[in-house]
Amino acid sequence: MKLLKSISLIAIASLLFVSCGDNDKRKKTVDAAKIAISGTMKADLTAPPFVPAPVGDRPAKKLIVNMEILEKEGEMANGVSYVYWTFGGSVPGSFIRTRVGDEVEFTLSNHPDNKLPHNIDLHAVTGPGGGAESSFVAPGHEKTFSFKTLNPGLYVYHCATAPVGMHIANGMYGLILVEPEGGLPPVDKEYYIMQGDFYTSGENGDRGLQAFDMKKAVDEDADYVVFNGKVGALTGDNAITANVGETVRLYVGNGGPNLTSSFHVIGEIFDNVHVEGGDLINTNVQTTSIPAGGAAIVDFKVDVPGTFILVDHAIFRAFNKGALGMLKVTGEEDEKLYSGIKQEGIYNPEGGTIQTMPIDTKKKVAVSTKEKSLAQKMADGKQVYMKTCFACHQAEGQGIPNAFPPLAKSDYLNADVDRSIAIVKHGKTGEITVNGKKYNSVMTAQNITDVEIADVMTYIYNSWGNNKTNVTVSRVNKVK
Ligand code: HEC
Ligand SMILES: [Cu+2]
Repeated sequence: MKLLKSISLIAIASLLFVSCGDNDKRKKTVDAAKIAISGTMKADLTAPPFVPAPVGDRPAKKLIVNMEILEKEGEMANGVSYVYWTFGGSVPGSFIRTRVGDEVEFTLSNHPDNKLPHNIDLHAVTGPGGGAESSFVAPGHEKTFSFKTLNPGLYVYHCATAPVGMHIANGMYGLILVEPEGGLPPVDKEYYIMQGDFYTSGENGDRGLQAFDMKKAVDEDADYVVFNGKVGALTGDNAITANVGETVRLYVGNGGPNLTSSFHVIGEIFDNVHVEGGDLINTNVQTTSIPAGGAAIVDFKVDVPGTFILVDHAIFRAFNKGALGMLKVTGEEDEKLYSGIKQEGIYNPEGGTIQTMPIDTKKKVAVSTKEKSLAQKMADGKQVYMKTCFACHQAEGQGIPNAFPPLAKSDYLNADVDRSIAIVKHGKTGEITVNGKKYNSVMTAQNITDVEIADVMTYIYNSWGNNKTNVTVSRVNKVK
């Protein structure tokens, strides 16, 4: 009897304990609901990769958000266009920055030139459809609804009009940040990045206006996987920037519609990750998983200068479908943290994105042989090609759209033989136009002898519709 009593006491005690814990959690929500608002302000909305100013310690307010839906043609990649459906004119849509307890008065307007009705489902909303039901709006109309931000975090918003997948696939998503009381800890630089997968009627790189392809979307067979709506939105002159010693925070979302992002910055480690955009903070993270319809807040200090490559580490997406961005860090080198090349050998496993082929000086010793026959050069050149060039320029010299230029019927190749020899000898960076398409990438110097260069260039010039130049060893010797 006594035993029973004490058991039941323990049971009651633990019950109490459990329900206390539950209450604590719920209390947070209840508290946020009770936060009083003081005053009204119009939200400043920004296009990616920028974010509005931090909320800091401002009190909760009535926050007016005006968002306009625009259906408009844009560039998916060089020479490839696409009709995007957008929140605020950009993909991803305008960044919305709020704090917990704000009463957001949201007006969604559908431009009269648009062809379709749309709506918005904000994952930060506690309410049916995340606002979708209250915001469904036809072209030439607008709708207003309001909601209170109850949970701090980084949230995705998206269109939820049928066919939902198609509206999302056309670019209808963005991020809304709900900062905690007092704001997130300050950092030096903040940026907005969102991944999305796209499905086009043509293959990756096919020029012209591309229609949405429903079958590929259903099959999850993406032609493009990109950051901020297009190939190259964050590369070259569009790269995001920071200075050595600064802290950088990235608000990273994934609009999907289908693919999960394995978000990684080559050469950096995330000091902090708000996992799934929530309160849980993980530290010292290499790659963070961002589901479709999810987000993460990552921050890190940049300690050394250089270009840091942002990728979806499902790596074919990065190098073949566009999921690649750049963070350019300028400032002083710190050899204690990163030495650069100290010694060069031949072994070079996976490594970074850009490498120089190691040079084996012994191979470079001039060989004085008499010129081979054309047939012999073709045979030897093909071997060199299949060993050295084929991985990038492909078996038939067709190249890979947006990554490696073609050598087949290449106007660039045929226009200037010595220039092409120099490229193989010394490598090439910077923008070039081959058959009307721009490439801005890196070809490393190829570690092959002048005889091999003569062979492979002769092979290339006498294949695939090129101009049949017979490249001699002495000509290769002369090119500096
Ligand atoms: C690692 C990938 C890679 C390899 C391997 C490679 N290339 Fe290239 N190549 C490129 C890239 C990228 C460019 C464009 C560079 C730029 O954007 O400035 C290029 C450009 C060229 C061009 C000038 C553009 C054109 O299409 O006519 C020639 C010629 C060329 N490569 C020949 C070769 C030959 C010959 C080999 C083998 C001996 C070779 N490449 C190996 C990546 C590669
Ligand atoms: Cu829509």
